[in-house]
Amino acid sequence: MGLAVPEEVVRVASDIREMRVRGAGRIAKAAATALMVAAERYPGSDAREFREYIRRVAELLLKTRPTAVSLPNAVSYVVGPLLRAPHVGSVEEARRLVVERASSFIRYADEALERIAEIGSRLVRDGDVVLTHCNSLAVVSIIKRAAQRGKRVSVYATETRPLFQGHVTARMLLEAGVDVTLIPDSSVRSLIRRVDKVIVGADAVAANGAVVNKIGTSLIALIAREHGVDFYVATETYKFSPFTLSGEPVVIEERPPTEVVPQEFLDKHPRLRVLNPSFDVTPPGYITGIITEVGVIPPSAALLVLEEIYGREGVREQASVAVDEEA
Ligand code: RUB
Repeated sequence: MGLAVPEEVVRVASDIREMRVRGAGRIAKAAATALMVAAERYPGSDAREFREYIRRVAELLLKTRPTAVSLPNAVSYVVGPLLRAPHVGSVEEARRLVVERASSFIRYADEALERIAEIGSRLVRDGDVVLTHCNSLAVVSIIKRAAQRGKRVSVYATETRPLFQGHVTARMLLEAGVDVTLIPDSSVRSLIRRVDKVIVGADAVAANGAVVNKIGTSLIALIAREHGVDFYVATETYKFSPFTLSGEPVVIEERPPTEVVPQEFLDKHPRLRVLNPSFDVTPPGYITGIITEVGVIPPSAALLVLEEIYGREGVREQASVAVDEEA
């Protein structure tokens, strides 16, 4: 038994789990903020207890949703040095470390988004029709920036069933004065000839350049390939997964059947099985380029990005940061 996790932190965890906070970037920033709040709120003076308490907060956050690798990457960036340190020092030192790492993660995330908007907007030509899927802040930022630069850009936004994140994308873009056409997910092949390029976000990028994003993304990539339409992924490099280097697959979240059909329908048809995978994997061969804060890279360069971030040795180390291990 240790100190209770503060209410505010429990709320952030439940906001992520219940998808009131969603999108890989926003999830990562919310987790970093929660760790900072937890560190600031620790009332005691025992450094070892502080470390155990932070470990529990990290575990709580990590358990919320399994797919977006931005979450374990953010958590391990913020608490990894404290949990791995051979000596803890004072509570004040440990607290400062967590708060500084959390702020530097959040600052990096904001700057990365800004760079992606700038770099990605250069790929958008005047008059382009861009198709996007789900709700990605990276994609929305690119399109808003292109519009701010005076490019006439219009967007086809898929509804993104079953939870309709496409409505969020439509609202964000409409508020920025961008023309949006909302389309059913299943209409992409019928409408692809009107589209100049596809840009989607990412929840995880594997070491081989495969991209995990909202369910349906890989079908759109397939259709784009069939019609010779460029397919871009916009993502911060903290969504690149060091875990995939050791052969670990990205876990695809399974969401409840009631997101697909109402409970009454399930009650009426007890033998009905419903599958509701939330994400899918787009193979690297279908991806024209990955727009990151360090530039537009081919999917084959994903491994280089991971090595650049973690170092060759660090890649292994990062892949094994387990917050449940005794530091
Ligand atoms: C969101 C989703 C987004 C990515 C990228 O899924 O798949 O495309 O997370 O978003 P969910 P961003 O709604 O299930 O979280 O660019 O904002 O990080």
